[in-house]
Order: sequence, then structure tokens, then C-alpha cells
Amino acid sequence: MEFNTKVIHGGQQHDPSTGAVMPPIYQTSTYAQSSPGVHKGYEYSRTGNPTRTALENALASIENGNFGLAFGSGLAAIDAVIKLLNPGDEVISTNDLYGGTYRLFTSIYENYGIKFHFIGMDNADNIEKFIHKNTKLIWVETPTNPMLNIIDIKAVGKISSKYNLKLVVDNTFATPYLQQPLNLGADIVMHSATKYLGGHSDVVMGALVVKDKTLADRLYFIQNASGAICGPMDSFLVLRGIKTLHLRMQRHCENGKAVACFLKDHPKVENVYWPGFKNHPNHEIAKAQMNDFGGMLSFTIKGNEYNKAIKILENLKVFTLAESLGGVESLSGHPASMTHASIPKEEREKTGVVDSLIRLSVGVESDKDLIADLENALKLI
Ligand code: P1T
Repeated sequence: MEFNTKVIHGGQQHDPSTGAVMPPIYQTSTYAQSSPGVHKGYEYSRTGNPTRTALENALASIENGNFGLAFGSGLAAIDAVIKLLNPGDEVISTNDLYGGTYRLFTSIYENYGIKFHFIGMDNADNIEKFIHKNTKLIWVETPTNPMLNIIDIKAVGKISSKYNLKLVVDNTFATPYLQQPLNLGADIVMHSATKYLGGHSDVVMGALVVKDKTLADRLYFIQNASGAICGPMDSFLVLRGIKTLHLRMQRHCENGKAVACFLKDHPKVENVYWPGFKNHPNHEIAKAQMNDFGGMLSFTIKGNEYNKAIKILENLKVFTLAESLGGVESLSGHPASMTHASIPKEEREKTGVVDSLIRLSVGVESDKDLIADLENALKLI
């Protein structure tokens, strides 16, 4: 099945009891048993719920995996992955990544004896020197949040399989419309489904997809034992969101390109970080592993003045200043004080998260209105 068909039909069946085309929102916590342990496949909604199952099957299908798992947030999904590890284990992670992921790793899991190495992975060869006997997992975010660095998943996958490590790819920015990490050597794909998969800024949710049954069983065990599941209403909303993922992503990519090109030529803009530019350091890898370049980009202001960045953000009218990304509406953000504030200043500045950096999640509105909005705000500085 082609991707554009999978988003609508992948892993789906009409409701067996009524023929309903969309799965009902099974708003129930528990299920009748005719005798202890004798039931119709569902016992308790932490363990499983038919609306969540429909979504989990769709997730597995669009990521070209065999098993999908949905969680109460992206961070809950990441938390479940790190629970595969034991004290003393080591993780090698991209150094440019969502601030909340960094905070979970350093402020929670380092206290439980797990060691994290945050490194640049632009060159995959850099990874091998951080592999020790207790290294278990490589954590990759690509494109990275917020610098839009691109990491070569296939190259990292070769290293992870050589050393028998698990490779996890946070596919939130790209979505399976643009790249499918399980096809490139990843063991686990992770999503903040809050973003493009949901697509309408009305749900917080996380997801994992894997191919391997043993790994899936362990993650299902963690999902049930730790309990960070999502509810049936949210499962329904994300399932509905996925059905238009291909249409939305196409427009996100077109508008992302239009906005990136406008900013690149603007005299008050210093750098534009968008993987579609030929001079992006990893443009060739992006071209090879992605179908297009997405709707996320970041830029800095000439002179790197904090106050100028804030003035722009306060004066954008079509772009809403808000945390999050990936919805139909365009959002703007200031990573240094918002999404990445939990990363110490010296650390974040090393990766380029400077005071004038503005991140844009380019929505699916008219590109003319988006560009006019930026033009007006840039006139004020
Ligand atoms: O917010 P939550 O659903 O828990 O997902 C966390 C997360 C994980 N990975 C990436 C790449 C993310 O961007 C996020 C959440 N990011 C934002 C809220 C943001 O504005 O960047």
C-alpha cells in the first residue's frame, strides 16, 4: 500500500459491531468478563482500549513498523524507552534536541544512574569514540529541534547494529511522510504526536513504533506497568489527524520553502536554518533520506540582539507566539526562553540556540499572508 493510502486505511477495519467507518470513541475504563479471565480481548483500558488499538495500528502502518504504542505525551513515550535501560547503562544522544528530552535525560534519569553523552552527530564517525561496554542506546533527533541539523540515519544505523545497540529516532519534525527511520536502520521511532500527527494543536500525545516483537512486548509491558497511556478521545483525534497527514505535510513543505527563501534574502536576517538550502551543511543527506524539507525553520537577526527578536515575536499577527509546532496554524517561538530554557545557556549556545534565534512552525495558511506578516514585523526593528 502506498503511503497516501496507508494514512487513511493502514491497520484499520470498520467497527465490527456496527460497521462504523471511524472507530467509536470507546469511553470506558473496563470490560465485562463472562468468567474470570474470559473476555473479548480487552480487560482494562490502561492495558488496552479499542480506539487506542485503532490508532496504534495506524501508527505502525504509516511508519512501516509492526507494532505501535500510544502514550499520554511525547515525553511519556521517551520515558518508556529509557525504562528499557538499567542503572549503569549509557546513552549517546544528539546534542541539539528538544529541551524537554534533555531535561528528562539529565534531571530525572541521570539520578537513576544512566549516563548520557550529548554529541554532535553531523558526522556519524564521531559516535564510535563514545561507545563503551555499557552503551545500550543511541538517541537521534533529525531534523533537530530547533537548529534543523540533519543526521544520517543509515550511517548511525550501521554503527548501532555493529555494536548491537538500539537506535531510536525522534521523527516528530519529519513525520513518516518525509522519512521512515525503520527503513533506514532504526529500531524504535518516537513521535510527539502532539505535533504533525495530531496536526490541529488540540491533543498532547506520544507514540512509539517498532518492528521487533520482543522489543514491542517489553515496551507494551512498560506502557501497561507504568501507565502513561492516552485516552480514547485523544486517540480518536490523532487517528483523524493522521488521515490528512499527507495533504497537510505537502502544504507545510511548500510554505516552509517560501518562508525560508523570503527570510534568506531579507537584509535584517543573519542566518536561516532550513535543510532545503544547498548550503545547509547536511543538505545532501536531507535530500537522500527525506522526501522534502518540512515546515520547520529557525533564523537569527543581524547583531544577535535579544530585544529585536522579542519585538518581532510580539508583533507577528498571523504567526501565534506559542510553544509547540506542527499544527495547521503557524506558530513562532523563542527557543532560548521557551522550549529550550531548560538547557544551560553555555550548552545551548554551543549548538546555536542564541538569544536572537526565532523558530517558526510554518502552517498551511496562504504563504502570501505569512510572508507579509514577517515583513511587517521585521520593519519594526
Ligand atoms: O510535548 P510532548 O508531546 O511531550 O513531546 C515532547 C517532544 C519530543 N520531541 C520533540 C522533537 C519535540 O519537539 C517535543 C515537544 N516539543 C515542543 C513542545 C516544542 O515546542 O518544541
